Amino acid sequence: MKKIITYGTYDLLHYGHINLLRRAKALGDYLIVALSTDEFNWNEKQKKCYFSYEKRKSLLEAIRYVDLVIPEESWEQKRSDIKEFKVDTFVIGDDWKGKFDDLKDLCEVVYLPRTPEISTTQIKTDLKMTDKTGGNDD
Ligand code: C2G
Repeated sequence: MKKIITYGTYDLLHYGHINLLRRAKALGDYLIVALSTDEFNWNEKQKKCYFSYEKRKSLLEAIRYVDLVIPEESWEQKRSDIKEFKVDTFVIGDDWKGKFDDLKDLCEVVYLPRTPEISTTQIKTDLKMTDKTGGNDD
């Protein structure tokens, strides 16, 4: 069984995330997603998530491509995760290209092209615009 692992925040889940997860799963048989905790996001990525870790985890667990969700609590845990879960391939979007090449002594490292026109930041910006009536949908 070929095991794949990927890492991310996955807040305001969107089709760019799904594109990544679908392609990651296609590289093997079992996909693990290490999901950034609220603390990791705030302390290490200065990201304040709209959805809590538990809600983001439940959304990911509902995706057919995802087999296991574990917490990402530090940058350094990748090596021990790869060993613990006997991972064959580390996958992440190419916005991280080159950043995780140090893992190549443990497993294959694959950077997949991002879906260009969508991001959680873009969604938050767009949502700040109200509709014609100036109101907001319920
Ligand atoms: N992604 C994508 N296309 C987009 C947006 C995101 O392919 N339009 C990918 C990212 O490249 C990443 C995954 O979806 O592989 C999750 O994206 P984020 O939640 O933004 O993850 P990030 O904050 O980059 O966290 O230790 C690694 C970090 O935890 C990665």
